[in-house]
Amino acid sequence: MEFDRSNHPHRRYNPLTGEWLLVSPHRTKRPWQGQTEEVAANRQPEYDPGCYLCPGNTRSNGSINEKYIDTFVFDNDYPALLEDIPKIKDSSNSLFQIESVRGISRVICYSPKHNFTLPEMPIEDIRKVIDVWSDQVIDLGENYRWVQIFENKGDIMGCSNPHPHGQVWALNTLPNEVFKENSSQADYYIENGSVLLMDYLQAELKENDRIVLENDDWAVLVPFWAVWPFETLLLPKKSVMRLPELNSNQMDNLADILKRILTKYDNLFNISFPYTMGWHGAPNDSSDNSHWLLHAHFHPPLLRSSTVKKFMVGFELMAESQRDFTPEEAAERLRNCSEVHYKICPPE
Ligand code: H2U
Ligand code: ZN
Repeated sequence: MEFDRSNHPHRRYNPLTGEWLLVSPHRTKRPWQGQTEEVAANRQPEYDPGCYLCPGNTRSNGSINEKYIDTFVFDNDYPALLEDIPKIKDSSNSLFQIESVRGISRVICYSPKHNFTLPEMPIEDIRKVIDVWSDQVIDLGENYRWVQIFENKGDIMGCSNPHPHGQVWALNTLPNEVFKENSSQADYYIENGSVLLMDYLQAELKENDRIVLENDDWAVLVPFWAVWPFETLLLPKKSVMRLPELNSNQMDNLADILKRILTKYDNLFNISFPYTMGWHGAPNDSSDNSHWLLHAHFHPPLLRSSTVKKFMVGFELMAESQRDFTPEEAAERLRNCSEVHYKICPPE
């Protein structure tokens, strides 16, 4: 019997984090009698007087939102990080290590329209969101080593409000995931004299098994080591370290590819597709970051329908991440999804 990666259990290595993943493709036919999630029917109004993100509305702490017409950024009223923190004096015990952390968190409204989502927005409006992301990296990058732009979308990701929005948290230190990616990319650069993710994209374009979408400046693929069922990685085709370094064309093409991948996601199960997404660019410090390539991760939880999600439990929490169907299958399913949003062109 010959090994077949679409049938036999195996492990795959994630060179970005240095972690392994267990793949069990033979298991995809197992019966499911577990939990299903309620899908919120998306019949939101364009303006919701009770929404704390709609223009002109009052937030829970009494602040009033601007009557904004495209995007709007405000300091999170319940920030996870604070700017002024006293220094910790004694941290000498290696078993009780503790350090102070300085930071700031903001909320980014993508559109004044309460019932919009990124894939439903015109490309020009998506471009404005990209400009805001980039401006936040410039602004916060002056004072903070790490600027994390992210979006939680959908009730099942714990998103608090359907109004289209994301967040930015900036802090003076590298958080775990970023620390791993930074070390792996640096090690690879020293060993190979080239950029890990640039080499990886070249190899993926050549193999052409996991590419979902491309335009002149960007590619979206299901990584070889994808943990989440329909996880994707968005990569620039040319070497770029951070969002603000993108030229205007690259930003326009980014808006194009974001609209296309997010439309495919929505069309996969004909729902507004939940996910956590985030940008990873080079840290804002004076060290040589030639090993970094800007990229975005999309981690959607849904597995087999609009109501069945993947759980990170059991073996995954106690041993290592695991998936059933292969990343190659996921890429094929996403490739086969239409680029016309189901709300515009409903399925038959
Ligand atoms: P989600 O992206 O998970 O939906 O979080 C939205 C953020 O909005 C959340 O961090 C903040 C919460 O602290 N928020 C305000 O800053 N003001 C409010 O009036 C409500 C929510
Ligand atoms: Zn709203």
